[in-house]
Parts: sequence; structure tokens; C-alpha cells
Amino acid sequence: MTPSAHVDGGRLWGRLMDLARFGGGPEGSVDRQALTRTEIAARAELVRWGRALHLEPATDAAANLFLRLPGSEPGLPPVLAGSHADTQPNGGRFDGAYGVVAALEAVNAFRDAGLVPRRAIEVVAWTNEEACRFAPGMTGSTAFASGTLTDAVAEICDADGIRLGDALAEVLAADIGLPRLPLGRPVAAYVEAHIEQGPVLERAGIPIGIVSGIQGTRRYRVRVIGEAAHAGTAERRERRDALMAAIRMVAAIDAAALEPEDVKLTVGLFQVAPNAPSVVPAEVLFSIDLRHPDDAVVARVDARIRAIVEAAASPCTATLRQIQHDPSLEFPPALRDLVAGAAADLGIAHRTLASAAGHDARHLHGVCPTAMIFVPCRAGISHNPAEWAEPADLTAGARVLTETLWRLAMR
Ligand code: HGY
Ligand code: MN
Ligand code: MN
Repeated sequence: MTPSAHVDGGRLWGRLMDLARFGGGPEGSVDRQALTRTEIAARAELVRWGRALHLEPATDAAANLFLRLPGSEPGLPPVLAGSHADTQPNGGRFDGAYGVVAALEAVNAFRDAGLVPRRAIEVVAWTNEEACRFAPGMTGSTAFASGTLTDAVAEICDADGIRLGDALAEVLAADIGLPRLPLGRPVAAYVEAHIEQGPVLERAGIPIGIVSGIQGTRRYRVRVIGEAAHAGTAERRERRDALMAAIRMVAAIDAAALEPEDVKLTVGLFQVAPNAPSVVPAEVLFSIDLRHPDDAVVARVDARIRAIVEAAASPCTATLRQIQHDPSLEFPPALRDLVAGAAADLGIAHRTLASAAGHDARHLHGVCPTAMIFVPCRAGISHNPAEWAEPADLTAGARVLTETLWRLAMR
């Protein structure tokens, strides 16, 4: 009997719905932002589930959470599997959470089967993948892969001025008695299961995606500085209206990113100060999220963005700060073949596809053989309470993950 035969789809779904209660709101919404008390409570639930399976919980200086199934050869580097437990402010029940719960389900299946792998297998929940509270995101996986949590990262503040370092300290203080592992320890392989967050698998009617790679991205914050003035008295030709300058920039950037047509450009954050109806806006802060599989296209649109910000600033001033730059990446074909082989042996239909969304797997790819397994989500909707995945697809993904982890942990 293969380990994946012990995967229990009902248990998987139950844990997913239990986890969704942490930050859960109406119509499937979940607000479980990074390093909040809501996420602390969710982490405690994950630790409870792990302890019930006699897994060894641990954390590190970046508050990454690990639940370890010991192997028969403790000196061997472990296999890691997981994703992130934090969500967007108005997120759904599956983004990130599925990868963590599917990895726990795989370990649960090994326990049920009475199997002990050669290598330890660690379920992981990475810190701050989503970047909505603290930007840039993927803090935990970046710190793990680089072996350090820099002072600059600890100084990142949220909209309320809370330092990431202080929020981390609060989470770690709540992790009572969890051993602190070093950042940057050796890992044999990493596998992340995730909803596709796109429509490809659902349209194809295929339950499993073997992810070929992740598209490149640049992220920015643009600050436009004008001057507050009286809406009734200040002459328009004499105003330094930060909002009108920002609107000109965003309209021009939108037009500049229309070709090639598959460029993904998003202005998702847009803050106006003092944001008062009868005051000419003094300052605007907005975000730019630029993505494309071809790094040369990202570079070309990057140059256009910089030129537009400079040209459209007058009579205000503007600063553009790049907060993230990650190139496109391809996951190792040998590991993709192993995942495809597991799916084929289980008789589960699968296909290769690239990831348009970002994932922690990007950073593990820099330190160990890494693979991702996608399952379909309804209409590709994500970062939205309407996010939905079919239980049968989630179970299929967990079965392929279980088989994959077993093969990796027995190497
Ligand atoms: O933005 C992303 O691609 C990821 O969902 N955080
Ligand atoms: Mn995600
Ligand atoms: Mn996400």
C-alpha cells in the first residue's frame, strides 16, 4: 500500500476549514495577516496538530514554523514541505494554507501507515509571504535561504508604524518552549503544494500542475510630494497637486505596460495625504507590482516606469524606490520529473505549467532542489474571499505530495 493511500481528504478539508476560522469573515474571507495575533493563534493550532502527531515543533529567528517527523537517519538533511499561513487582508481559505495543511496531511499519512522515512520530513509555514502588512514579502523564506534576517528587514514598518522586528519578537514570545533552529540549515529538497491562482488547470480539467517555474517581478513604491493648499483659494496653475501628478504617472505607466499584452502591472496601494476634501493633496504614495516571464520585458517596462515618474512629477517632486527584484526562474527538471512520475504512478492526470504568482519556493530554489504542485481553483480567483478549490482536487494534490515526499525522503 503506497503512503498516499492513507491520505484522508475529509481530514485535510476539516483542517483547512479549521485554519480558515483564524481571521475568518463573511463569505469565505480570511484576514490573517503576517505576525498578527490572529496568525499567532493559527500557529498555535498548527503546533497542536503537530504535537498530536508526535511531530517536533520548532521555529527560527524569522518565526518560520517547523513540524518535524523524525527520520531513521537523523544526520541526513531533511525534506521540507509547506507554504505560508498568512493571508491578504481580504484573502481566501486556500492561498498558502493549502500547502501547509497538505504537507501535514502527508506526514499524517506516514504516521497512519506506520512508516518512518530515512530523512526527516518537516512541515513548514513561512513567515510573511504576502507582503501586505510588511513589504516586501517572503520574509521567512528569504531569511531561511540567506541564513540571516537583516537589520533593514527588521526595520520595515507596517501602516501603523509597527516594526517587523517588534512584531517578530511578539510572535516568538508566544512560541512558548519552541526550540529555535538556526537560519540557513542544510535541506535535501523542498516541495510546495498551492492552488494555481489562475484558470489553466480548471479550464483543462486537469487536477495536478507540475510547476515549471515562476515569472520575474519588480516591485516599487512611488512617493509624490506636492504642497497642501486651500481648495477654494489656491489657483490651479499655482498648485503643486500631488494627486494630479500621481494620476498622470499611473495613467502613463498603465499605457506603457500595455505591450506585450501579457505584462502584469498592478497599482494596488494608493494613499493620499492629508486625504481631506477641501485640501489640495500634499503627498501621494502608490505601489507598482510588475511581472513577466521574460526578464528583458521587465527591464524594458522598468525603464519606461522610471522615465514616466521623472517626466510627470513637475510641479511636484517624486521618488521611486524599488523594493523587490526577482528574476524569472525554472525549477529543476529532475524534480519536476519525479513529481510527474508520482502523479502518473497514482494515475492522476497532470500537466506542466508556469506560475504567474509568487511563492516561497522561489527562495528555497536558491538553496535546494525545489518543486511545486498546483491544484485548480475556481475561475483562477485568488486574493479574494471567493477563492475556492474542489475537495477532490485538494486531495489529489495531497496524494501526489505524499508520494513525492516519500520518494525524496527515502533517497
Ligand atoms: O503576490 C503573489 O504572487 C503572492 O500571492 N503573494
Ligand atoms: Mn500564496
Ligand atoms: Mn498570495
